[in-house]
Amino acid sequence: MTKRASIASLIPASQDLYRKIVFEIADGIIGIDDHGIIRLCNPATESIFGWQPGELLDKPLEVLLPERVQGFHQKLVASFQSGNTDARYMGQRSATIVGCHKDGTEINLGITILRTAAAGAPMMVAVIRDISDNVRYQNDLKRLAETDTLSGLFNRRAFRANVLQSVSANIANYSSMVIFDLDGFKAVNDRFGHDAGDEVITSFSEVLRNSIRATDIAGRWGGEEFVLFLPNLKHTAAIAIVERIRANFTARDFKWEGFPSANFTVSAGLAVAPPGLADFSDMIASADKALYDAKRGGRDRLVSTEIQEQEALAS
Ligand code: GH3
Ligand code: MG
Ligand code: MG
Repeated sequence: MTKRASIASLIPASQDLYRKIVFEIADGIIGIDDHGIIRLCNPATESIFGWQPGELLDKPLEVLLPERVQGFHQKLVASFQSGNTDARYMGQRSATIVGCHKDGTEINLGITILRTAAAGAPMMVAVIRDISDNVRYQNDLKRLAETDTLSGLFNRRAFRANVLQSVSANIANYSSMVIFDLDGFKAVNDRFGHDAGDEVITSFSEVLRNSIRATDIAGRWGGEEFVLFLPNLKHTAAIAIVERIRANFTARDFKWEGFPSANFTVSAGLAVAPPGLADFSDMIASADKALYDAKRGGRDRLVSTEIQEQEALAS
């Protein structure tokens, strides 16, 4: 039996059956007339949005929407009303619909909208599911997958993905890549213990996070190596930021029981890419080479380099 035929066979018993389904189902079912006024509303809708039984009837749909999405929602409804599909599911991860609970909190909704009619008048019916828990869970997973646990910074993969995005958005500007490597870190572990080493890593991450702009991207490259991408900055400004980070880190006193207080240094390699020459791998390779020179030159210093057009072409 086709789906349509199987539904048709239920129609004779439909009134009570459909009433019961609408009444008992855990999904919200809500109908609005062509003025956006709520004309149908089941108990699940009231419970999802935190309203008392019967309270939502005859209210405008806007009472269920946060102010910031009301304009967008009106356009969505209008485009659906004038389109030629009768039903559409909206609730994909990329485009969840946001609703507003009576207490003002926002809820994520998976919604199927249907264009239909009741008593000869057009009606839009939505079947609504609260997917806030799923969305929260997905966001938590995404954050976990992107974050290095010890430092709280982006891990290598997420760092790369974010930099690629930033590079394509800032193609007409200078940008810089920095690699930091804590100096003599093996000795920190050997002398003060692994937990102390972890504390130094956390502390450097804190300095890094507190010293950058919202558009800068910081990550833990691995071990005691960190990366920083600075879009939209010329050479001297980038150098100033890196030197500030290095100074702030070295100014930190670490005190562990049984030892006099200690300070640490960090070396950095900076690669500046002129407009159009910001390629992720090139920048990392140049910054790494500069870092190597900083280590070889005696550590506790910054070496910077500017990516040349020939270099970029040769790679
Ligand atoms: P250099 O000045 O040349 O950079 O010397 P270094 O001792 O810092 O260099 P090296 O790369 O030999 O040492 C890095 C050390 O970092 C070795 C490793 O045990 C330690 N390390 C890597 N990841 C972690 C971590 O998550 N926690 C701690 N405590 N140590 C780590
Ligand atoms: Mg290292
Ligand atoms: Mg090191």
